[in-house]
Order: sequence, then structure tokens, then C-alpha cells
Amino acid sequence: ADELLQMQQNENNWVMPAGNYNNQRYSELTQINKDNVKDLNMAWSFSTGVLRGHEGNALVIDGTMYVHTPFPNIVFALDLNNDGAIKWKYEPKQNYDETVPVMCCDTVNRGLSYADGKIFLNQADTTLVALNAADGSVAWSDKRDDPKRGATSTAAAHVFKDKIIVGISGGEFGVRGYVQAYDLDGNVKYKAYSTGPDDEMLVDPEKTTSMLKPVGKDSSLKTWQGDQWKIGGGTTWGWYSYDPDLNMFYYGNGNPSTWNPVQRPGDNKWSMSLWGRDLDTGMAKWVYQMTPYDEWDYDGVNEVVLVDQKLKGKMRKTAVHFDRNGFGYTMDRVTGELLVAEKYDPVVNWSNGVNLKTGLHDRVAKYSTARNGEDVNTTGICPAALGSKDQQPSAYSPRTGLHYVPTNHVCMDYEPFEVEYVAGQPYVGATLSMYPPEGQTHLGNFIAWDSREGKIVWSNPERFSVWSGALATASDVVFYGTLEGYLKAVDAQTGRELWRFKTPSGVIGNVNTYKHDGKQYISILSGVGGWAGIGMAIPSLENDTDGLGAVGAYKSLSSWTNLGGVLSVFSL
Ligand code: PQQ
Repeated sequence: ADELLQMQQNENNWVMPAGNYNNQRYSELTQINKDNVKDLNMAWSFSTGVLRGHEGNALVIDGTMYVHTPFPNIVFALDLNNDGAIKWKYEPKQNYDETVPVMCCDTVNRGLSYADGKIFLNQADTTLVALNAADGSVAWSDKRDDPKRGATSTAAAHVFKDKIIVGISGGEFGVRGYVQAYDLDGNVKYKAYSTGPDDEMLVDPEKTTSMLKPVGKDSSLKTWQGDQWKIGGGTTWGWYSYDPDLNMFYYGNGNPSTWNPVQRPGDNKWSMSLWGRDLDTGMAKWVYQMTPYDEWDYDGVNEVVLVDQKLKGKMRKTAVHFDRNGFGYTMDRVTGELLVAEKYDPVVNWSNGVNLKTGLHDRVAKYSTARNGEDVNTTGICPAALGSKDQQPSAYSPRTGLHYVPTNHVCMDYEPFEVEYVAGQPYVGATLSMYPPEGQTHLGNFIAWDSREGKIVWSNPERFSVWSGALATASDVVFYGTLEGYLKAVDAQTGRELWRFKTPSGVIGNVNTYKHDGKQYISILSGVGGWAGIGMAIPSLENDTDGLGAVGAYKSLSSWTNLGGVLSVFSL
């Protein structure tokens, strides 16, 4: 039986990170519509008591709301039937000194999952804990990795059918990425690495395909020098999706370590790749590397959205992904065939485009950071390392057939330098400066994208990168938050702004919606931070190149907002 498959269809609840297995972040609720959204008011709010960046969103399950925080990863259960009273609170004990200094991009956590009467929390120190939803007591827990070697967790655990899927962070510390599957009782079922020998990646040389062809033996090992794959990154800290009919799950993985490409010649497979795996066995059905031999830190972890749609007259089960490298990819999710790959920000300049036959980019030589085996200080690369989009998840409306994508509009200078691997120490090897594209002042856009054609339908400029996840509803209203702290509602067809509200802090959380006692609510976590807001989260970072280059680009953010985690809930 698939409890979650049933529960995700109840639009009163928000039962998993994206609301739905398919990562669409779409709700059938229609009480709040284009005409009345201007009358939205704050219904109630809740302070988490934690500073630093608040990513992700609360879950709502049958009258209880579950709210998480960044490190120390507190979980609150709020009773919606009793004025939001705190039913229980869980605060894990984690070693601050071991964990927080090795989190690359703020102490964020992207949220909780639910199944079988339990709430699953993926703690920063890599402990996965199952809490009894009724009282917050610990049912079981497992610490799967070690922050002392730079391994941490920021991603939500994702529950698909009878498995809990968790990834790992630490690409900036030479951590070798993997996904690990547990059953609901906490037994490890499999582990699949991003790099290394075929059996450790759960890759079958004959049956696993890339660009529709078998990957062949040692498809990863052949693309690294010596043992470099052991510290080769490809971490797995993004949003996962699941197709119950195909019984496959989907995700992307991150950058090869180090950021200095000259130190790791080769394609560095399978970093920077999209994966489709069988849920029961973990075996890869297909894999596609978007940015072989990465020279810019264009992690491939962004969400994979599952959409059934008509391309060139033919219905397809597609997987849509907005990569850090600036391209919006549409794949056939059954076979891994590449169908569309187009720029979703016109300023992207490192590649002229993707050859749909080979899957390879036509790279522009002057934006390379490694030429003839030597480091090159390169200027004016678009996008910057944080990509045309980072972790902030998009929404999709099956009504309009469009994706609503929070984007970054940032370029960079990149100076690679030689770095030695020391376990638990930064293994970055590049100094970055980031700034808006030439002649422009805005750092973000909120766009509508047609993934059948690979085209921008409308685009709203934003002062800062839109680091918040979007929500689309069946009344054709789309919501998102901004780094200044606005929660905005726009018209799904035109992008016209319908409403805005300034929340207590910058928004890097994801908007969601639920219904309680017949009333529709919109909820959002504010609390500035994340990579874009790192200069605010850690005030001792002062130089423009601090925070891996984000401090300079987002300097003026401190004239708009201040730290502090608050959940804000709105209704008519
Ligand atoms: N995290 C954020 C954020 O939450 O704002 C942004 C980023 C991360 C990045 O742009 C990264 O490249 C990144 N990389 C890793 C990694 O390579 O393991 C981890 C994380 C993370 O766990 O938050 C980020």
C-alpha cells in the first residue's frame, strides 16, 4: 500500500517537501484567486527562535503543522486545531564545533518528510532521525557519515513508497557523493555513489544508459586520474522526485572537487549529472552528465520536475531541470533521452548551446578557467558559480503548462589556485567575485518557462536573486518570496504582480498552501541566509570575495532586511 500516494492527493495537507512526488509544487486549492488575493492578510505567525537561513517549508498533516529550523534543527509540531499551540518540540544534540564550520553555504536545512506516523529529520551532522508524529519521541536514528571529514546534510530526506532517500553535502570538502536508501524502520537498503567502480555506483555497464547508449565498463573510473574519484565530490544535496508508475526516482548531483579544474583532468563522471534510478534496487537506469569537466562550480543538484506533456505532437513522460549552468533541460524520464536544452537566462555566455545528439556543450573558450593545463583567471563568466538558479525550487502548473522559476542573474570572475586535500578542510581552490550582468543592476528574475519549446514566456526582474521556492495554484496564482523579505503573488499567465507583503526577514524558504476548517492558507518561512545571504548570516565575512564571492554581490541586502526565523501564515 502506498500511504503517501493517497495523502498527497488531499489538497488540505502538504505532506512532503514539494507537496507531491512529482516536484511540481502545485496545489488544486482555489479559494485564493486572482481577484481576491489582494485581500490576503497575515493570519498568524511563529518565531522559530533561530537566526541564520531558513530554507524549505513546513508540512501540514491532518491539523498539525511541522516546522523545522536551520542548525540546531529544531522541530516544532503546532496544533492548528488549538490556535497553533506547540504540541511538542524536538531539539537534537549536535556538535556545533564539528558540524557548523564545515557547512559550505550557511547552516540551512530544507525540511522534513512524513510516512507511517513518523516525521523524518535529516540533521546537519548526517543523523537521520525518525520522530513519532504524535509526541515527538525518537523512534530510531542513524548517523551515516562524519562531519570531521566535511560531510554534512542540508537536504530534506525524501520518502518514496517504502524507502527514505537521503543524500550528502560536502562537495567543497572533497566528499564523495552518494544517495542512501533506508526502509521506514531505519534499515539501510542500498547506497549508490556518484563516482568510482560500477558496483559502488549501482551502475550496470550494459543496462545503464547515457544518451540512450550503455555506459560501458568503468564509465566513471576512466574519467579521473588515479584515485581522485575518492575525493571527487558529486554530492547529492538537492530535491528528489519519484514516478510511482515507473517506480523510478530522480535527482541531480553536484560539482567535482576541487573547484580548480586543472587539478582533476578528465570528464569527472558522474559529477554534474542527472540520474534516474529504480527505487527498489537503486540501480541506475540512465544518467546524463550536463557539465563534464566543470570549470565553474555549476552543481547539477537542482530539482527534477516530472511532467507529462506533449512535445512535437507526441505525449512524453518528461523530467525537467533548471541547471546551475544556465540551461533548462527537458529529458524523457523513461529512457534518459535529451529532448530540449536551452538557456533560461539570455546572459548565459560560457556555452553557445547543447548538441542534442551528443549532449555536449559548445563551450566558449574565453570563459574557460583552465587552458592548456594551466589555471586561468577569467572574467565576465555568466552565470556565476551559484548558477542561473540554485537550490530554490521552481513550480509547475498543469493548467498553464508553464514552469515558474526563481532565478539568479549574476556573473563572476574566477581565479583558480592550487589546493591540497586535507580531510575536513576546505578543498575549494578558487577565489570568486560576483556581480550583476554588464550594464544591469538587478541580480534576479522570476520567469515563466515553457519546457516543451525551451522558451521564456515572461520574466519579472528582481533586485536580488530569487532564493525562495515558488508555488503555483489551480486559480492561476503563483507565489514566491524575495531576499528583501517580500512574499509576492503574480498572475500565472502574465506575471503581473497582484499582491505583496513584507515579511520580517529575507525569504529563502518555499511557499506552500493548505486548507484548515474550510479556509485556504499560504505559509512561508522567512529568515535570510543561504549562500546568497551568507554575508548577513555570518557578519564577520567582510571582503567582497568572502563567502565564496557572495558577500560582494549581495552587500546591499543589509539595507533591506535583518536576520531571524519566522513562519508567516496568510488567509483571506
Ligand atoms: N547550499 C546553498 C544554499 O542553501 O543557499 C547554496 C549552495 C549550497 C551551493 O551553491 C552549493 O554549491 C552547495 N554545494 C554543496 C556541496 O557541494 O556539497 C552543498 C550545499 C549545501 O548543502 O547547502 C550547497
